[in-house]
Amino acid sequence: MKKIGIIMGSDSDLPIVTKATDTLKALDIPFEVHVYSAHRTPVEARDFAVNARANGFGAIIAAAGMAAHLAGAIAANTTLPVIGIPCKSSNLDGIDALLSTVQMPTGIPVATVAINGGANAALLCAQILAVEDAELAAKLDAKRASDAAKVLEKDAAVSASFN
Ligand code: RP5
Repeated sequence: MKKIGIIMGSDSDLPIVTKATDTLKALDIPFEVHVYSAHRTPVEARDFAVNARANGFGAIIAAAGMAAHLAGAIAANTTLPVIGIPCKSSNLDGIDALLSTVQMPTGIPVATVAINGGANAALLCAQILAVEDAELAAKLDAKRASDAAKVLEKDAAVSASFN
């Protein structure tokens, strides 16, 4: 199976990235994690992206806050799918990172998840890999069914209280 590359702009983004790594672990998807910044270590960020396909990656998650150019900078240097996580790490509550990540110019797409949406970033990567992997697709179906069952349990509890 292809690996998922996870890049974060700072180790202060780790609590959000951990939601992605936990999700990938639960699905037995291999991954590699790095701290590379579009602004502070642009050479390392670029080198990772340029070599990612040859190094066995199938998709890349890029998490950054504030003027969050990391996902776009990674996407500029690879045609692997890039999932951007805008991180809430400033006084602007992540709106700055959301707009910086999502507003990519035509030709260089970044699939942007919600602010702090680490788990969905991992699930989107899993769904990309599952296009060619029936076993992984079955795991994703099972997770959906299990998540739905949990909601129905909550419905039963709430219904019992009010209805
Ligand atoms: C961004 O600036 C990082 O992704 C982080 O979300 C934010 C703050 O970084 P630190 O100052 O905590 O290293 O580049």
